Amino acid sequence: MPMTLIQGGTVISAVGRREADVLIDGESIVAVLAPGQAAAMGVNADRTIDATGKYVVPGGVDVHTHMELPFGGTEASDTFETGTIAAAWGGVTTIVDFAVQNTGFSVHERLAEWHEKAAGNCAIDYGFHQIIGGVDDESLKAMTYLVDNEGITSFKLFMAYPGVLYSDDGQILRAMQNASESGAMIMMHAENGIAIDVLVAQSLVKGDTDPKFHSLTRPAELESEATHRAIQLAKVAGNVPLYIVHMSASGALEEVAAAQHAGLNVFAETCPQYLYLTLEDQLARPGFEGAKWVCSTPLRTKHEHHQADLWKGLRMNELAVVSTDHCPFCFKDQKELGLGDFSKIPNGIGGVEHRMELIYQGVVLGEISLERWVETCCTTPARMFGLDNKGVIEPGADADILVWDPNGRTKIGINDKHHMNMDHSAYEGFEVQGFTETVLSRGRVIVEDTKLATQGGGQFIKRARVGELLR
Ligand code: DUC
Ligand code: ZN
Ligand code: ZN
Repeated sequence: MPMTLIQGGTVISAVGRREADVLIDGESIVAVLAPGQAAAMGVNADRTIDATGKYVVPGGVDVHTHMELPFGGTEASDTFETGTIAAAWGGVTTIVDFAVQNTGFSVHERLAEWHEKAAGNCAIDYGFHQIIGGVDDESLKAMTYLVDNEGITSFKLFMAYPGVLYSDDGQILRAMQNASESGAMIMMHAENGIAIDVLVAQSLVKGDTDPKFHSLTRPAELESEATHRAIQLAKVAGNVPLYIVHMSASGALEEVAAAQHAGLNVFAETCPQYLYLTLEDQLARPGFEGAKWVCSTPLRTKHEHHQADLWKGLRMNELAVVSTDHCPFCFKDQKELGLGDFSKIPNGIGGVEHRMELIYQGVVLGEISLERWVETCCTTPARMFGLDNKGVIEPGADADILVWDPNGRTKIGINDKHHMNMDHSAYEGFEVQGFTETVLSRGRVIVEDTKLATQGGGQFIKRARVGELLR
């Protein structure tokens, strides 16, 4: 197997940083060596990557993406092929996407469909969570089977989207009890969808149809209420690991922090859109432009302190992970489905390509440490979701590595850095510090000096059971 040596860089982990060289044999890391040690040992690498002045970090792990997701009469515009290429450009080497089951459909058949979409098409490794949109005896049985046999150890439920993906409290409790028994994780879309649907109907009757009303009809209270309810149900269900997805609001974060203080097995993620974008600056733009930023949970007002609280939550480990909820739709023909009725705008923002660079700005701005950047974007998501060989630079781990230039700059925008299959960028005009220089996926160089060097090559990863205590 060819040997690769990444030489001269600073290796950053979740717990520290040091000057070190990384030796790769085939697909795996075999040693992290002190400077000069490789030469002293007579290592004769087939390929040497010069990382002088660069950070050498684990490849990014994005545990929340939606490639080809059917939503609102259309489909997310990134395929597994285009979306994983964009991810690679962004220093991401593993995604965990969501297979979807709806009421009346077989979990096994739907999962098989998702395998078919992804197999052979991904540039980087991938796993699946399973969305259970119809909790019943059959889907509960399938959940256990997936944990035991298919390497799918986390299940997403929805407290929003009545009639589409919604589960009532009894269904949620049953699914949680099942996950508690099988050692799986419950991921929760925590918004009170029944109340939201009332507010949406009232808004439309009043003629309040612009994109901004998407956020105004999904108030932060309905995120914190659902978060609270999910936490109590998880406690009743034997303290099942509960992971609240795409957290956007201070009140919901307070619920999670209180649960953690009480010793409950509760975790949460946020996404770059909630740290950088707002109701006023993006969603409420004149005309229909705000549709680009319609996603759920929604962007929040800048006149409250949601963003500052989310950054604090990341520092305090109340928020354990940053993912993207990557769910791109083109403005033309897709977002436009909601012209004149915000409730028909497909929900989602594309961002899989930009998470590493946007969260690195948190380091530049002094919000989080370099180590915390690696921990929230690489190490914790891998550990929490049973990706045992990912998220660390250690002997035995997969050689998934990002060589990051802290002195480089990245301009995000449709005519700048933009590889996602969408006709606009949620982060148009952002210019950020740092640059994704080289990316390796299981030892293969897949991005190098602004060149893409791969076609396919990503593999499905069976994930381990998450166990009981994750803290
Ligand atoms: N939220 C989104 O914005 N898109 C897809 C599904 C979801 O929950
Ligand atoms: Zn969701
Ligand atoms: Zn999502």
